[in-house]
Amino acid sequence: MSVDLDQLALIVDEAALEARGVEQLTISNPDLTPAEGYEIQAKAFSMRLARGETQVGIKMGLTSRAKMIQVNVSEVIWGRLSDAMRVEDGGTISLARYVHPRVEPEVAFLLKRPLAGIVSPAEAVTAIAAVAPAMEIIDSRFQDFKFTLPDVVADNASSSGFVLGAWSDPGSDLSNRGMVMEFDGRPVQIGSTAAILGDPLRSLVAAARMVGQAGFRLEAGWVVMAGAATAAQALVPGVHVRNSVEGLGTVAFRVSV
Ligand code: OOG
Ligand code: MG
Repeated sequence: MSVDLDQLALIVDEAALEARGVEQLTISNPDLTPAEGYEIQAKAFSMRLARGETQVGIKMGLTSRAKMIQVNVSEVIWGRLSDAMRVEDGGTISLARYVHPRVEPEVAFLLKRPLAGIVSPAEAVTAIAAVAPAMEIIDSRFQDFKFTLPDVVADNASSSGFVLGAWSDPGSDLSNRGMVMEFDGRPVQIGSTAAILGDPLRSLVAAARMVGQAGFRLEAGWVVMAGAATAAQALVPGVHVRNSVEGLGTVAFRVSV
């Protein structure tokens, strides 16, 4: 039986639109491959583009051990970011738009020139316009936040929203910056950028390689989210969430009650 990738893309797209958890795709399609997962992701993202959204970057996922352990998938993955997924720094989100959202402390890169394929960290640095403290709101469209590698790839690597703090010059080393994510001023996740593949810059190198393998490139003006430094934290009504990254400043948002 051949798998209808268009049909599976429709399932994840509708689940995201309606904020409704669905069964993992690999339950009915146990032979689904990661490559097919990326095809489904591309098809589902093109449905967003058809609704008027534009791609503004990509997110890397599972770039830290803490995240791999939390979701029991041990491969680095990537997903696509659209303008509609951006949440304003200091803004407010409503949980009604999500199935079971979690938030992750991250850092983001802004690119000033395209990047793709095999590049060295030094070459990747020349493509960075700026860096910022960031957070990602992830929301698996699969019931109980459970999935296998092809499922999570098909579901746009669980991406649902992203928040960017102020951009800084990329000048200095980002490899060991303390990060504290607070809920109402209380630290809930504490880590270091070193947890992100040893250095978030390696996540950008991996992004160039993985996107290049898929036949695309990272574009000038795009945002690349490096991936979480710690496990993700479940969002709750009314909470004020802040991520502080040593030397980069803070980024925050609130969940409405
Ligand atoms: C997959 C996405 C992980 C990250 O930063 O590691 C991710 C998931 O945990 O649902 O975005
Ligand atoms: Mg993430």
